[in-house]
Amino acid sequence: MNKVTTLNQFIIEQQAEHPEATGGLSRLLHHIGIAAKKVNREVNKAGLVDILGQAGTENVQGEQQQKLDLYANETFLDELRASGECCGVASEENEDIILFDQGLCLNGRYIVCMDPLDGSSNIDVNVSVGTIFSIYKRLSPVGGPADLGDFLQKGTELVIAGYVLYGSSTMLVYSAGDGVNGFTLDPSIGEFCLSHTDIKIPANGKIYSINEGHYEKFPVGVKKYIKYCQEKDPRQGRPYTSRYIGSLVADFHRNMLKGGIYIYPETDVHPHGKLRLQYECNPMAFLAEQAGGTATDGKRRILEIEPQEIHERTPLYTGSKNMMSKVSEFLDFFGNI
Ligand code: AHM
Ligand code: MG
Repeated sequence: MNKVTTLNQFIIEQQAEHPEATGGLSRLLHHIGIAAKKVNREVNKAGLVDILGQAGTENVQGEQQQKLDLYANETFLDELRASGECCGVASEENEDIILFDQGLCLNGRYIVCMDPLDGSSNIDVNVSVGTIFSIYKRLSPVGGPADLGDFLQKGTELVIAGYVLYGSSTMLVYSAGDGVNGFTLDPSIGEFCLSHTDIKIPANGKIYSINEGHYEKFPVGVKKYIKYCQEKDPRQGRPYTSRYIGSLVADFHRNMLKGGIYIYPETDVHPHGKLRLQYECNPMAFLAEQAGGTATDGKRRILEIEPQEIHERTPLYTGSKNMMSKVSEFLDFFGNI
């Protein structure tokens, strides 16, 4: 029988390679894994909502039902707090940063930025959703409360980034800056098991992912690039295939494994792009680069953008290296407006 490496084993083995490590990050990741399993359990029950009760109503056990995105937010917040290693969180679900300024957490050396349930509009129709998380070292002094500056660090300062994909299987994928590894949840033992070692995005891909409903308002360079993707050139494998789920985690994950490009540019509805720099784009950019791909806002490397506020938005272009070079050529030549 093949030896199975669980997420916790993997974390311990990684920690052993860094004798200077205190185990803080390992504890944090361990608690993120627990939160992911709890959210996974609830996501799997989402289709039973008509039987068990709508959000805001009582279920048959007399318990109050909660919207899944709020449940995911509270679950991740509780686990991050319980780790004792995290002194604060910026979440898509909360307007302000949340400070863990009691007890052990004051000594926590890390802060977390997260989107606890991304793509949640897909829940109702049984389509994949995800959690995105990223971990930074705090800049404020250990022993006191965290402050906003801790959360406005550039992506280049990331220590760990990852996501959980609640799909046909549930996967946790993360990078601590030395490659990307993926773990698939084995429901029979309730453990994330190493299934994808050292993931690399193929340099050439044949998938482009973009919400073409906004085509008329795309920058000219993007319109021309889409036409290029659709043109027939069998020697180069074109036309490419269009795939768009509308869940960033799922679209990104597919493209990372198969090779492809994901684009969410400026549109009239979202003139600065729709996706959020701190808890959607930076973690994905970190993973893309760790897997050999790239990520930009059409001009700059995402990881080098100086964040101004925790909910700021940015255009996102990410994926296979050669596809990214090609789209940059189009943006440079035809313009990014
Ligand atoms: P959300 O954080 O409100 O769920 O929005 C983010 C989601 C991404 O998962 C997805 O890639 C994108 O929004 C889809 O947007 P659109 O429906 O405009 O194509
Ligand atoms: Mg989101």
